[in-house]
Amino acid sequence: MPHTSQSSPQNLEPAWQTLLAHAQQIKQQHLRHLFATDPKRFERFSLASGEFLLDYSKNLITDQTLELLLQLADGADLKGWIKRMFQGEKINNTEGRAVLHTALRNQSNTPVMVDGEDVMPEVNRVLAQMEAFCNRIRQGQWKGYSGKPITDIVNIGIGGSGLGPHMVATALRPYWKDGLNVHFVSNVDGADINETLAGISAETTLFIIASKTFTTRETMTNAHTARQWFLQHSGNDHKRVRHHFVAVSTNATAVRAFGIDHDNMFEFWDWVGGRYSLWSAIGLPVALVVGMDNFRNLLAGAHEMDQHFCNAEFSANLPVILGLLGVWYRNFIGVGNHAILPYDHSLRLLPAYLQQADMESNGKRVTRDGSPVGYSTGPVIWGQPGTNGQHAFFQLMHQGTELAPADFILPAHTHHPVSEHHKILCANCIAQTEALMRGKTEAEVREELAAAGMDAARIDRLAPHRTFPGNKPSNTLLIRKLTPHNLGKLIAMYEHKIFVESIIWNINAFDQWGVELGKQLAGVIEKELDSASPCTGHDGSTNGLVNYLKKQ
Ligand code: G6Q
Repeated sequence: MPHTSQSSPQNLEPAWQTLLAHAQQIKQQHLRHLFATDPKRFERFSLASGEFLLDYSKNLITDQTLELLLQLADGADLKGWIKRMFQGEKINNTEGRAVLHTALRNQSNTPVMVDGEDVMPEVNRVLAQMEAFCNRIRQGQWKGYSGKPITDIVNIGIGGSGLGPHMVATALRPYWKDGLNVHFVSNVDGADINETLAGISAETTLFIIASKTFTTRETMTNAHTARQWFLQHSGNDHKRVRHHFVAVSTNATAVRAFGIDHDNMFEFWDWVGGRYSLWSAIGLPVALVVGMDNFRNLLAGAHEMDQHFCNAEFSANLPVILGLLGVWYRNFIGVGNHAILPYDHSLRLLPAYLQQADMESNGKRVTRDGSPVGYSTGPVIWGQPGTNGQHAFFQLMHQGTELAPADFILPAHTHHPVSEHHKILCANCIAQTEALMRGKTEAEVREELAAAGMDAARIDRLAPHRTFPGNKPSNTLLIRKLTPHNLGKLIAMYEHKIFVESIIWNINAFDQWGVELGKQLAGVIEKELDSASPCTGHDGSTNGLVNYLKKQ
């Protein structure tokens, strides 16, 4: 059963109860009215930071809401937790690990200690190794077995080892080097690797096997298939593999066992969580196509957001405000979802990326000490790029019975200044936030239809269908341009938003035990699919499905 939001996380009474009562008052108000009676609402509820402008004035909030939410952040000791994370304390308590994706982009290079050791020299060593490697590939000095330069990079990795670099490489398409392509294979469905291999040549392809553990079934299956394909297409000479396969991993032994030289391995560390790893050598496919300078700009943007998160007052702190708004909708307004709507085609993978970042981090049902939570935690994250969504699920957002708070993300400048496209895109983005907020009253609908000459009976029939209740909340994030720097800053903003929520909810955002059970059972069923005897060890449904498949 879903949780109600009646009980509060530890130490958060009475602010929690006050917010519950306050939410009842807010539910009586309409955003239209709030805007009409407060000409300064946009100025008060918007935040500028560098090339970002966050307008959060179209949310179901007042000054009092924010004040109460900020009390919640103080009550949960958010300041202390931010410090603990950045200083390398083992805040991932169920895995006994520090959480230091922030060290990977620590441009200030101040020491970051884990178990008494500064991790920064190692971070910088791997960055330098990546740089040297990228330069060799990009300048054509690294040759394939037949002496030709590399033209195609295939990254084989899943989840955090695939989605992050895939999203970033897609977003930074305008920065790719001419003549160098990158492909991403993650799904164990043979279609993924087959379709990729069909378009490339063994002579000029570099495979990156990206896996923190180097044991993930999907990745290792794809990696073995890729190696077999490579050998078949390159004269079956195992010595040639070293020119075409490199690894990104924490597991040197398994990398060596696969046949990749230690020199061709890029290391990262157990204090980098999979879904937070694109800043590490997991970002290698990105660095290869956009160049190391641009990759460093991505890191610098994330570092800028880290500094902002650590130093800005909570009332002017982008991730804090977004996180508190997330808690507001989840626990006090009672909403179970949040839409990510980038109005930028190159950010088309961002909804899926944030779905993993948020749902794998905050999809938890027990607190840090293992007691059941008595309140709701992470919402369902979903979305698609605009304007496509407008011709599909926006119907439900405007007129359905489910509230769907949304983040609209729009760059002011485009990399593709094609005739009027960008102006139309911008107009649609802003118009949607206005339409969701304002809606259209029945009186307005009647007036409009009468003015168009419709007869009264028809107006009576159609008016309810054409009425929009409005009062639908959204954030709008305007970004000057989608540069590597701003992309890094954007991703880091969401990482920290997720962290803020996890602190209020008193959950560990950095483990993911929920993905284990299915993996274990898949291992069992894999064997049963191979076995000659019928499968009987499960429930009726599972046995039935396995046996049906075996017959096929
Ligand atoms: C992310 C998760 C998960 C992980 C993949 C791949 O936080 O832990 O998505 O990244 O399961 O794991 P490997 O990198 O170990 O192959």
